[in-house]
Amino acid sequence: PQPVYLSDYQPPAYLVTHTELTFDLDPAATRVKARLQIERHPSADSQAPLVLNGEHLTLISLAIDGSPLADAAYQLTDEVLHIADVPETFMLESEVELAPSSNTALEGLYQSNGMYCTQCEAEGFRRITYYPDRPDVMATFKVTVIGNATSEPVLLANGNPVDQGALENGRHFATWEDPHPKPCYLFALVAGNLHKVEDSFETVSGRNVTLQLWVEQENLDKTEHAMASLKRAMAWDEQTYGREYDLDLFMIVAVNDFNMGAMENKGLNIFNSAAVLTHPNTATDAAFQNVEGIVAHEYFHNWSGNRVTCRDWFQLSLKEGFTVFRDQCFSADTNSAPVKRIQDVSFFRTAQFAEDAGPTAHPIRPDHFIEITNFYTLTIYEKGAEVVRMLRNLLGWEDFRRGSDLYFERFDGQAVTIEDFVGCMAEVSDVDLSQFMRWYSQAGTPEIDAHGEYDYAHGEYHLTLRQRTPATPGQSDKLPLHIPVRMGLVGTKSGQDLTLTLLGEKLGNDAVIHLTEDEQTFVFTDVAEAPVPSLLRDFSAPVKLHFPYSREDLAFLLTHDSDGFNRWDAGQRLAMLALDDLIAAHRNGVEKVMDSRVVEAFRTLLTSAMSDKAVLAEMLTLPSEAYIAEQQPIVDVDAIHAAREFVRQSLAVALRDEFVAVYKANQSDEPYAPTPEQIAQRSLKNVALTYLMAIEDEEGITFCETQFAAEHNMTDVRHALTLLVHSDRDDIASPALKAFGEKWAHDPLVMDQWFTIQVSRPQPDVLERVQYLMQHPAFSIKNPNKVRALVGAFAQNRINFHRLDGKGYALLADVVIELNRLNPEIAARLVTPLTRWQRFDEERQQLMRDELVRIKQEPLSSNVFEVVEKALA
Ligand code: HT7
Ligand code: ZN
Repeated sequence: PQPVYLSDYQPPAYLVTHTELTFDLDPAATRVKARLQIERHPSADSQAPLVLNGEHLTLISLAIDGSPLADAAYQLTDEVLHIADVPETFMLESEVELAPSSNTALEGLYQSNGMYCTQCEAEGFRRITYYPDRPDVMATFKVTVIGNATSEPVLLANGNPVDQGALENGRHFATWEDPHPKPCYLFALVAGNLHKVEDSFETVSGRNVTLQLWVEQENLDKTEHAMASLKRAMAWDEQTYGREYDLDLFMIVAVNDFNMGAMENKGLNIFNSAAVLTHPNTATDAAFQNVEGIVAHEYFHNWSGNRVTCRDWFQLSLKEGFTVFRDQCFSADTNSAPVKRIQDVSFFRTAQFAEDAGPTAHPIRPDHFIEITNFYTLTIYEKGAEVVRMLRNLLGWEDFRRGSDLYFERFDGQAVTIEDFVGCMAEVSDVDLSQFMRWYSQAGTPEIDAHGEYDYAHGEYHLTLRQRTPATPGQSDKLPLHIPVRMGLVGTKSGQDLTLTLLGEKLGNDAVIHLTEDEQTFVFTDVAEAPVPSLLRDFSAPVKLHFPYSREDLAFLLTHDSDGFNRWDAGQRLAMLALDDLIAAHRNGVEKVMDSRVVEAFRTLLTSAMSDKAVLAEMLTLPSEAYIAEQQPIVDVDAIHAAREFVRQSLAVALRDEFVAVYKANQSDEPYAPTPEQIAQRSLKNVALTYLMAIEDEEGITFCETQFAAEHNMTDVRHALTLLVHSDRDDIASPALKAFGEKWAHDPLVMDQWFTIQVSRPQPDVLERVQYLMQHPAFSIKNPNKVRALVGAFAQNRINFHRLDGKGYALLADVVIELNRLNPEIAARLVTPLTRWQRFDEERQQLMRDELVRIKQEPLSSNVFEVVEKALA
């Protein structure tokens, strides 16, 4: 497969202004008739051929302006339809046949549980009809869907319903019109036996929008939270960004087989059922919050993505980075803002940093790709959102909002670039963002080495920051970035933020300093007492910050920093210092000794009357094994696991009574609600229980058993079951697991949780369990959720996946090879853990590489090929 380059971008030679489609649905032989109103681009050569994308299609007929095309008039390959000679404007009519029931890739038109549905982003529309499948071709659409009245009573497409009726032979039809010109990646169709929940929303200008959530009948009781989230998101986007919805109908459909979380098709969002269905008995708090965030994210795309879209797929972060930033802010406003930031950053620093340090590292705007679906990554989405957040911080909210208004107004109905977006921000604010643009083209995580000195004699604090970005594949030399560092100086005597005076200017207690050079020294004057610097507050830039904090400094910041995020971060850094010592002790065979400062810091947290229980729960949570691994030059899987377990157990032994007290104080009989208060209480209670179970405390075991049996809500049930299954008390865990599996055998989303709980336990029988569960009737390799829940979760189980006999790697490779044929997109994602082989010891490196080589010997999809090729380069 050949890469595509950003530098080769050319505008389309032909535009489609209006598209009419008729689908005659059949599982094995769906017919699609297309009528495309086409005109030559004003800048194109009059001799330019018409080149349309099309894959996995059987061409039945082709005509221009009503005249059928002779065979010699066009050329057909597996990927394109090429017509050499076409008029300036014309109507192209085609008919194709395709087989939705055998489409296991879940791109284009496919069937899920017998229901027809589509996924066209990024390049799935070419599996539906011959078309210029690129986002800068935007057309209005009229779509007629013909289906079987009994098996497909509901026929949906984008926009507004304009006609419907009965046909011969038990068939019926519905016609939909979407007045907003859109790229074909936003096209959607759904047909099946669906049931709806309906509500409405009055927009800021007084228009009434009908909201519909379409699900299978048995899921009708799982829609309330998604609907409420949608209404909150609609109101938030009006209030925060001045964005109003633009059709009379907004629909969401839940499907079981879906490659990602959801898709923002115009007026007809299609969701993975895991990203929309919730019920207190079946979904955890985390799932409730995830659904709220994804519903909002897809809704926000209506402006950031649909009304203003991307010129080409290299600009993907234009819509995804901005929309993730918008959904993060929405969730922060709706729930606990500090906790949202802690959770996002914690995930980001573990997973995106790892991506940025691995063989598939790429800039937020890549300059080439083989397979675009491989670029729906944490870098494009999450780092893209961090970069938008930096823009917001550099400009301030008011100017940022003015820039956003200008962007939506100026580019409404257009397909644009990242320069267009950043240009609007620069224009309204007069801030020079030229150096800032490097964030979009440079891959890798910048590192800042900082050190500070207090000059008692002059009352000055000298802070020196040095930045460097490590080399990444294809990018050896990096230029300095514009890095906003939000900071404060916390007085060691007063415990208060000191006023920051820089170059004679008073900046207040908390300010942003701009690091633009390789190295800069900032001299703060009038510093009356020795401070501890609080740097990168609220994670003001996506960088690694190194500062030689002592443990005393960190314990001080943990209790005194006015920035909630940095208080949490100080705790994480303190724990990391202790963990580093213990990892070294484990490797050297030396007795492990717990750092009493960590114990005392935790005691203070547990006994202080901290009002935000959700933040407290985060502060009591140790860095994950994956995060710890990220900090090590060479990952020692066993030492990391042993060290973390040792800290957990030491804390549990030392603070056992405090944990019991916290657990008891946070039990509640209130009926379940996904409110921030209740969620905070449950998470604090369950963190305490986790510590008690680290030492298999008898009272802790009783709490688990009671919590599991009470069946108040899935958050508590799942947590208790997980702790039991991950303990050595198989006598209690096995019957509980069995009962849970039997009770929920009918519910695929709960069975996913059942799979994950079992394969993430630390005991060494996990590999055999995975193999056994892959034969379970509830598992299907064709369903991405099942693959993620079982095989994906196993690959995150660090000590079991990285077994020294290599069987964990071999299992993953076997599944990747099978999925490469069925669903290349999921196969390419699943292989990721093997691509990180450079991070491990030599023995494991060899074992992982061997599996990558074995995969490479297969006839590979372009998706898996691109990833494996990079990993072995
Ligand atoms: N914009 C959507 C992307 C998406 C997707 C991409 C590739 C293959 C399958 C997919 N399903 C959805 C999701 C989003 O970011 O909102
Ligand atoms: Zn998105």
